[in-house]
Order: sequence, then C-alpha cells, then structure tokens
Amino acid sequence: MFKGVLFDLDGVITDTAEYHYQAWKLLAKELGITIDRDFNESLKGVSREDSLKLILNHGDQTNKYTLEECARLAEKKNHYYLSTIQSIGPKDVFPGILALLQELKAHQVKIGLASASKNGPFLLEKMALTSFFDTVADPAKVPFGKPAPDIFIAAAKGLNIQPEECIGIEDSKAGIQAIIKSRALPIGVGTTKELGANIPLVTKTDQLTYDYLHNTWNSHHD
Ligand code: UVW
Ligand code: MG
Repeated sequence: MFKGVLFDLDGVITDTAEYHYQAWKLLAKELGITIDRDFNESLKGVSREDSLKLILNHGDQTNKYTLEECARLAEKKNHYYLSTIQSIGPKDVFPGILALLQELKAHQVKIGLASASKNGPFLLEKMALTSFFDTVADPAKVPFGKPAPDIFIAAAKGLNIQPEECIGIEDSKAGIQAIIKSRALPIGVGTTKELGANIPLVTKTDQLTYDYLHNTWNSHHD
C-alpha cells in the first residue's frame, strides 16, 4: 500500500494556475509578446525563471536581456501574481481536496508538497492547510525543476519514505514526467489531450478520494 501522497499545488490544490497565467500574460504583453492558454500549458509546473526563458524564446527574444534584467522581470511577474493571491482563503481549496487530506490523515498516509512555487508555504497558510503537510519540499534547494524528478524525490525524502511508496498528483505535463522519473505513481488532474492517455487521470479534483487512490494503487501493484 502507498505510504505517502506528494501533491503539486498550482492547479491541484487551488486555482493559482490561472493567476500565474494572468500574471505572465501581463508581463509578456509589456515585452511585446503574446501568449495564449495553449502556450501556457508548457509553463505549468515550470519554475519562475524557466517560465520567463520559455516566454522570451516564444517571442524570439532569447538573448535580449541580461541575467540581472531577467531577475527583475521574474520579480515583476511575482509582484503581479502576489497581488492576485492575497485574498485566497479556505474557500478557494478545490472540491474534494480537504476531504482527501482528512482521509489520508485518518489512514496514516504521509502528505508532502512538491510544488515548483516559492509561494507554496504562503498559500498553504492562507488556505489553512499547513497542518496537514508532513513536509514541504523547498524548490530553491533542488538542483533541477520539473520535468526533472528532484522536487518529488526531495518531498519523499522529507517524509522518510521512498518515492516508489508514493502517489504523486499533478496537473501539468512537466509534473507528470517528474513523478514518473521519481518512480512514484502518477495521477493526473486534467484531460488526455493535456496529459496523455497512458496514466490514471481524473478530470475533477473531487474524484480524488482515498478509495480512488487506493484502487489506482492496487491496479498498478498486483
Ligand atoms: C512558479 O514559478 C511555479 O511559482 P512561483 O513564481 O510562485 O515561485
Ligand atoms: Mg500544477
């Protein structure tokens, strides 16, 4: 049986994926670059710094800015993003997530956060979810971001268990790849168009019940 669940935050626990998109769209517009929702799929789960690089590439501005200027642009995006997440609270937790966290606790399953966002701990506090998490992996301390497996490996380590003993839950392609490489069992939140047809998927977070996780785990470990 699985001993831990490693959660992505943006787009799995709450709808910050949308706020990230709006903040990037605003910054990109200032740089003369247009991004749409399709392109945004490639930013999901990707660190702030790497997202900026992808946007500059997308606008044929790959080497236009110095490292220092890039750092300032990334900070500006974070400023836009932070101004929209201040009012997030328990009401914004996606359907079924609080119930799942409670069920996992009741079954003594350990819970970790494996988010690329440096704002993860702030958001957990805002949503009153901090006490459920046995570990929050620090994205600033892992060598490589998603799709590398590092953040999921770090989260499993923070729980004192192996990634192979964990389920990872993600809404991004980069995140699913990271989970697979870590050797945890992935569950995707999204469509086959977004995440592929070869992994277990739910379209809505309220399908993420303990029973669903349990059955999914058993069907992959017989
Ligand atoms: C990501 O880049 C995913 O998050 P943040 O900008 O909140 O660190
Ligand atoms: Mg996500």
